[in-house]
Amino acid sequence: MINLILFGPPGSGKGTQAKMLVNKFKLLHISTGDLFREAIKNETALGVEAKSYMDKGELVPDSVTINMLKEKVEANPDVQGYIFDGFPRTTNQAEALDQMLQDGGEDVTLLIELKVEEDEIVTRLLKRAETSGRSDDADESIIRNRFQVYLDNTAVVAEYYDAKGKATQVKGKGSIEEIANKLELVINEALIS
Ligand code: B4P
Repeated sequence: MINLILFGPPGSGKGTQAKMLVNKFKLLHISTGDLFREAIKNETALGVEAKSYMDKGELVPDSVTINMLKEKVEANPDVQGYIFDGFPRTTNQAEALDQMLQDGGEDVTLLIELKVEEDEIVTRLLKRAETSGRSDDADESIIRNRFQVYLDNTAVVAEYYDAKGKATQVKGKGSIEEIANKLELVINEALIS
């Protein structure tokens, strides 16, 4: 199985690139952000809880997020692998993911970090807000808070996988196709090594 983590700050292109990789590598794309937005749309208890954090640009608590992720993985046992997009975002989540994969005799193949600067992210997300209707994209101070949360709580996840020799970085600025080609190269390298 191929178990990829697409990693990077909000707006770095994780969701955009995951959709392209799904076709190339026939993997199941799991975006915790998309799962939360679906729950918000359906007005479930999970959605109501998640919204209170997402609207401020804060992380949804680990317990809620990890259970939701596990349910999604367990509901799809017959896939060739996963692209985890927006998960893990804390060391607790990374440890839970490792445990879950190891229980099934699997492991994380590679974490790929998309490197993008804060100001570029603000520009991208304010532009996305014009069409996405996402309240967490519409306000510059919330976007900057999301970036700060990334630095404070999430960036450490890349170090966690780097220490296991399972992390790499790709420049996330450039055309979407150029970045997709670079990602394909690093994934193919990881698969043959
Ligand atoms: P997410 O849904 O993961 O939000 P995101 O980081 O903004 O998405 P993404 O990074 O995929 O967007 P993309 O760059 O593709 O999370 C939202 C919230 O949910 C979080 O703040 C948190 O509250 C909560 N949450 C989610 N997962 C959680 C977890 N594990 N634990 C706790 N809380 C969690 O797209 C951005 C824009 O850039 C698009 O408009 C795109 O068109 C554009 N773009 C992409 N690539 C580009 C390029 N190369 N050049 C120019 N523009 C580009």
